[in-house]
Amino acid sequence: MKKINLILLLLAVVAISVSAQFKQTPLPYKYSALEPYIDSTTMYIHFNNHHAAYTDKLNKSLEKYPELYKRDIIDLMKNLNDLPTEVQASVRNNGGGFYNHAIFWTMMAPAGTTKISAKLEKKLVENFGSVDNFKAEFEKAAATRFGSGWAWLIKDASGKLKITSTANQDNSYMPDATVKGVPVLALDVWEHAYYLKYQSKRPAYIKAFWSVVNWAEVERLIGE
Ligand code: MN3
Repeated sequence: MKKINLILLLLAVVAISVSAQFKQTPLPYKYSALEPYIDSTTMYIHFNNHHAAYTDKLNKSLEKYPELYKRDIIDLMKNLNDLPTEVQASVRNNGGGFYNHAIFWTMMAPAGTTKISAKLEKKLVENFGSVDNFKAEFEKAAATRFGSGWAWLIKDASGKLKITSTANQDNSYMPDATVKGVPVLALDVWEHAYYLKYQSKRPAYIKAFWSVVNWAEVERLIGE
């Protein structure tokens, strides 16, 4: 084979393996779209530095096991304990970070663009007594998560809605999760998610979050 053909072949192989890696989906709105509740600088840094770093580190950690790039991230997280030992911590932390942020972006929308429909309200009332109770319980989970982590609304296997929080980048798909199921609303309570605008006032950030929840997406994720 001519040298040039060999180089082209190698480039093609590299391109194929790179394209199979985990990738960030672009934000579904502008960095400034959630202002004034979540500021544009925080959104820019959060997406391009934090979320990008989890994604890069996840991809790098799987270089020795390229077959894992072909699997769904949810599948990898659910089967964390069956993965090669040396990648387990990275799939938990970087895979969790890659996935949690990806869904978090879609669970927000510019203020005033979505609202709680009658159907969604009925679900929240059935599960929590009232929308206010639901919000109060969710806020409590977010405010009392010690250190870094996430607050969640989860739909469990029986269809029941449950509020929980997790440490670090853990989520409800991981084998040792206290509440297992499909996340239908997520709130990042790591300081990097709010510190520029709210400094140490996590409760103010949590209150502001209600203005930018994408209720249509929450309803879609809950399904029937
Ligand atoms: Mn974050």
